[in-house]
Amino acid sequence: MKKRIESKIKAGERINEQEAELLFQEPDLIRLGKLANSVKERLTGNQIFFNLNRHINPTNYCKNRCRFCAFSAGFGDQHGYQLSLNEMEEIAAKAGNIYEFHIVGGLHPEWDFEYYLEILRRLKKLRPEVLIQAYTAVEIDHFSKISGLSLDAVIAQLKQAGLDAVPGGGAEIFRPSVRKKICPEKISGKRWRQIHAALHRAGVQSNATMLYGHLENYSDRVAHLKELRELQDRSPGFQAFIPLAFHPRNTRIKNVRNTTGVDDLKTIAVSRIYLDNFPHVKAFWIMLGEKLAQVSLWFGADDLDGTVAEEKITHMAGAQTPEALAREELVRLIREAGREPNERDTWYRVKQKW
Ligand code: V47
Ligand code: SF4
Repeated sequence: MKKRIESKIKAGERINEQEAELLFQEPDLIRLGKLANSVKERLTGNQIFFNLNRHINPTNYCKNRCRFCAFSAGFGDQHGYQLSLNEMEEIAAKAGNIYEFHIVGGLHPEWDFEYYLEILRRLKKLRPEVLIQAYTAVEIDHFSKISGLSLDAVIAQLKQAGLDAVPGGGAEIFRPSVRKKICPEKISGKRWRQIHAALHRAGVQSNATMLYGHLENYSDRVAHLKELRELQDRSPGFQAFIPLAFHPRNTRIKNVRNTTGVDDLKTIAVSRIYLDNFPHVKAFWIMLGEKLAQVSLWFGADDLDGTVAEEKITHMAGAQTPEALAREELVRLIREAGREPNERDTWYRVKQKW
C-alpha cells in the first residue's frame, strides 16, 4: 500500500477514486482493516449499533423481474404471494417488543398507491410506538407512476400515512453498463439518486446499498461509491451504507459464485474509508453470516442491522443464515468482539446500552 494513501486516511483526509480502487487491490487485508477501523473509531468509537426490527414483505409479485432477484414472482407463478392488510396487521401485532418495521416488496401489477398507503396507516395505528422504514426508491418511483402524482406529492402522502425513513434497496450498481445486464427494467441509478435527494429535502432520512459480487468490477463499485458520496455532500440525509453480497442461487445470473470472506471484508473496509460523510456502515448479518458480520466490526462496520424475524429476499437466493437472531445473540456477538452493544431505533437514537 502506498504510504501516501495511508497517511491521508490517518489524517482524516478524503481519498479519491483511484486510491479507492488501489485499496480494493490491496492484498494486506489486516492493514486495510486497521485503516478502516481507525475511520470507524473516529466516528463511533467502540460503539456498535443494532435494532430490534421485523421485516415485512407485502408481496413478491413484481413487474421488474431483476435478473439477480430470486424473491420476485410473475403474476400466476407458484411461489407468488400477496399479504392482505389483515395478515400484515396480524404480523405487526405479534411482532413483540421492537423499534422498527422494515417494509419492502415487489411492484405489484394491480395494487394501487392507496393500498401501499393503507399498509402504513394500519401498522402505525396498531403500533404507534414502532418506527416504519419502508419502500425503496424503486417502489416510490412506481407509486408516482401509478398515481400520476409528482415525486414530492408521493413523499408527502407517505409521510402523512406514517413513513419514518426509507431503506437503501434498489441502488444495486449505478453504472448503466452493469445495470442493464442485471436489472434492465429497474429505474436508472440517476432516478434512484433523485428520489433520495427529494426524500432528504423533505426531511426523510434514508440508507444506501450496493449489490456487489456479480458482474461488476472494482471500478464499477468505486463509481457507485463516488455518486453516493457526492449526493451526501450535496443533499445530506443518508444514515447508513450497506454493502450487500450477491447470493446467486435461483437467480438468472449464471456462472457467478458466492462472494468470499476477503471480498466482503474489503468491501466494508473500502466503503468505510471512502464514504467519509456517511455516519454508519452496516454489516447486514443475514447476507454476511453472523460470524463474518462479527469480524467486520473490526473492519469498519458499526452496525449489525437487527433481529429481522423473517427474511425472504436473500433466503430465496440460498442464504444459509437463520432468518432471525435474538437480541441476546446480537449482544453476545458484539460483546465477544470486544465492542459495546447499543440497541437503537431507526433514527439511531440509543434505546438501551448493554
Ligand atoms: O435492492 C436482491 C438485494 C435489496 C439479492 O436500508 C439481493 O437498512 C443478494 O436493500 N442476493 C433489498 N442481495 C434489501 C435491502 C436492505 C437490506 C437490509 C437493510 C436495508 C436498510 C436494506 O436486496 C435489493 C437487492 O440489492 N437483493 N436479490 C440476491 N440474490
Ligand atoms: Fe422486483 Fe425488487 Fe426483485 Fe427487482 S429486486 S425483481 S424490483 S422485488
